[in-house]
Amino acid sequence: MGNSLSNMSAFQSLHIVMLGLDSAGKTTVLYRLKFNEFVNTVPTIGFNTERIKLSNGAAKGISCHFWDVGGQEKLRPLWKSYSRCTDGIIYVVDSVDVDRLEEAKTELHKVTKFAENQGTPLLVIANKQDLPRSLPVADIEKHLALHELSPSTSYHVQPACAIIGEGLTEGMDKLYEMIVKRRKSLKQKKKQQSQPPPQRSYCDRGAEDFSRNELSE
Ligand SMILES: Nc1nc2c(ncn2[C@@H]2O[C@H](COP(=O)(O)OP(=O)(O)O)[C@@H](O)[C@H]2O)c(=O)[nH]1
Ligand SMILES: [Mg+2]
Repeated sequence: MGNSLSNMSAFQSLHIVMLGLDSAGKTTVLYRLKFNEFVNTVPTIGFNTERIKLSNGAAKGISCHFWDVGGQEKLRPLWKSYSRCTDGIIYVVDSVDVDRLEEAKTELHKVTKFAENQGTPLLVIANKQDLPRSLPVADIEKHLALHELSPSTSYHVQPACAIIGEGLTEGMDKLYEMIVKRRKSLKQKKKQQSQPPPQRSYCDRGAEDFSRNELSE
């Protein structure tokens, strides 16, 4: 485990929301992470929530509070309130359901554009990779137009098979890494903002006419 990760392991519980169209495999991912075994799911009406201590990979020991929100069209208006100000967004995609990738893209872009979600790290799980004709990650990335997301949104696309859990540890490690990075940069920004402004020059020009380097020369 890298230093940057171990230093941050004293984090309080991370708040993670799991979104995606109905039947993409969100609830299967949730219970795979919780029990490390396959749990047969029923369509989610509303949401499921679980506190999970990650048990594998670089993020091992990190506590997460997951919200798995139903993906049916009538439930999607809920996504806005469940996703606001979270530490990370997991977006689960059915890699075989090519016909609904356009819809998945539209819904994803809607969520990442909410003001409260600006810069929230995004893990896209390209699920059901065990099935024949599942699209590879590069195609999923293209269909979802991830390059069109705001540059402030860091993202990672993880191929996975939620029923056996393949790819989930790697995916959570990446998400955790992006969360740590974002927290560090926000902290640094805050620190810079709280520093006193440079002293004004005594000469005629205002300090704002000098670069910092000029003033220190
Ligand atoms: N073959 C395959 N089926 C999956 C996978 N993940 C989930 N499923 C199945 O997809 C269906 C919908 O899963 P569910 O977790 O309820 O989707 P949700 O609506 O996004 O919560 C269920 O029958 C799951 O068993 C996977 O990786 N591979
Ligand atoms: Mg569900």
